[in-house]
Amino acid sequence: MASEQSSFLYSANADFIAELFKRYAENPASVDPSWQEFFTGLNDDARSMLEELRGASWAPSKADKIVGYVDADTKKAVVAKNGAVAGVPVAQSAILDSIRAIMLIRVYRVRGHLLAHLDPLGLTPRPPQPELNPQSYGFTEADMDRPIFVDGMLGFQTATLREILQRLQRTYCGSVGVEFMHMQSPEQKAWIQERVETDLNKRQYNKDEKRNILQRLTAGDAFEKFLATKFVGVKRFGLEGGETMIPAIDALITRATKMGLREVVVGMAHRGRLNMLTNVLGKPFTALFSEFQGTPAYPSSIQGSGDVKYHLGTSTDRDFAGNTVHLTMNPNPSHLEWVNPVVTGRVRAKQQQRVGAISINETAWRQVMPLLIHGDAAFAGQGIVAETLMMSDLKGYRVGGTMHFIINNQVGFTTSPYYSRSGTYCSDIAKMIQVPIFHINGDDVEAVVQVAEIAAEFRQKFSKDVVIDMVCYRRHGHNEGDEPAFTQPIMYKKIKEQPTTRKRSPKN
Ligand SMILES: Cc1ncc(C[n+]2csc(CCOP(=O)(O)OP(=O)(O)O)c2C)c(N)n1
Repeated sequence: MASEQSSFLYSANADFIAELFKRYAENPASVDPSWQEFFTGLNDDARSMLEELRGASWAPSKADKIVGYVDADTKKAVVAKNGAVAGVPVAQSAILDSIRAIMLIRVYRVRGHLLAHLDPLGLTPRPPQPELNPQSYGFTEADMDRPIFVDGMLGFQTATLREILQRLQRTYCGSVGVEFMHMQSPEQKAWIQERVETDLNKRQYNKDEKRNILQRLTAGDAFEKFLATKFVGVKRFGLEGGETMIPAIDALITRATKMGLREVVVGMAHRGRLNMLTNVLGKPFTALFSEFQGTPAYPSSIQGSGDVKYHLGTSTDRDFAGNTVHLTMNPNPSHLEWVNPVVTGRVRAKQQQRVGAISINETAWRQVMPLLIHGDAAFAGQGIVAETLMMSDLKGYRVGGTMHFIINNQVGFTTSPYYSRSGTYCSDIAKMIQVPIFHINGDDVEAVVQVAEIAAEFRQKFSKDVVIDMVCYRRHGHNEGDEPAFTQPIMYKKIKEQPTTRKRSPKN
């Protein structure tokens, strides 16, 4: 309980008196004798509270927050009404506003992703971020509607703090959280910034485009439902909860074909593999279903392996918006990410064959793309991921950028992220190679499609890796034969109540 003597510190006076105390602590003569007397007479409680309010000696001064004066009789702060800084000339006050607003904008670009709505289940805590709070820069509620000059930032010449915040939150804290300010290339950084800030990070798709997205989502969703009904309890490592990947990969390849792509080599583990094989790589459903019934579609290719369905590859030619693309799925044993360098090596060989020479050029890079689809636990946990990333810019191994798509279902078999990785995101290791990382809420299908398109453009333009971290969930157990609620009861209670992505998607 606060003593009577310290109760004033709970009021609006607190900042003011703390600042006064700071001056007094540095030099008692710098404050009015009545205040000297007041501070000398404080008890220990009040003194230690003031010490705390005063903050660290290196913290920026709160002097500019003094928006009033202390009434000598009542010893209470009188706060100025218009939010202008008392004693500071107007021009200087405007400059201060601009500097603070620009600092705020920059920090949203760097750290806005920490407040983005990424988890469709809404279970991941998003702790408050003081650096994203305008108060940290000296703004108060009274400053929300004053025009501030920001010199073209976010497309504004002049905007109120309220408008700036709205735009920042919609751009950087919606369904997409983008990490790009760690990149060292100013050109690449500026490109990402412009792309995400242009549409408030939310492109409006027309009716045909929406229909196409819905059609691909439905295909992904219906495929799993059919297998679940027809082959009850049979292992398939379903994609349910992450089916947005199907329209996203479609959009990614379609967009890249407009920038020269002619061939894709896919590497992936078990999750969603059957869905990818059929719905993206065009493996005939009859061939897959015959495998479910125990008859291998291509007996010569299985070489005595057990879980063959999830290990086999395929290849096909498919049309994407008028361009034919050769798609290959690399066979993969049970070692999750181990396929990564095999895929990049294969792509490098294909690129070399295309140019018919040892030295590879940008055209070859653009023509053949490695697409690696990862699990969140495996991406963070397996060393081969880091090793392959590290080779991405080496002369002898470059492939002009690998596209990484993480199906981040927030669980690895039975292990929750906080037991399986250090660091905020499963994708953190990719920061070391200076590439953009997009985190997206998998239930916002249009946002995922939009990010896939931006990622494709970035890869084709800058010949660099890109990471898409799609945050989703796993509707059933790891392989349909286990009960996930035994180890993740809270999560699976929530999942049970969660309508499918298709049902949650907007109706028009
Ligand atoms: C190299 C390797 N390590 C471990 C395993 C065992 N294993 C199979 S799946 C799995 C969990 C993978 O989790 P995640 O990467 O998040 O993918 P998810 O199944 O959740 O999609 C593990 C540990 C394996 N198959 N290969």
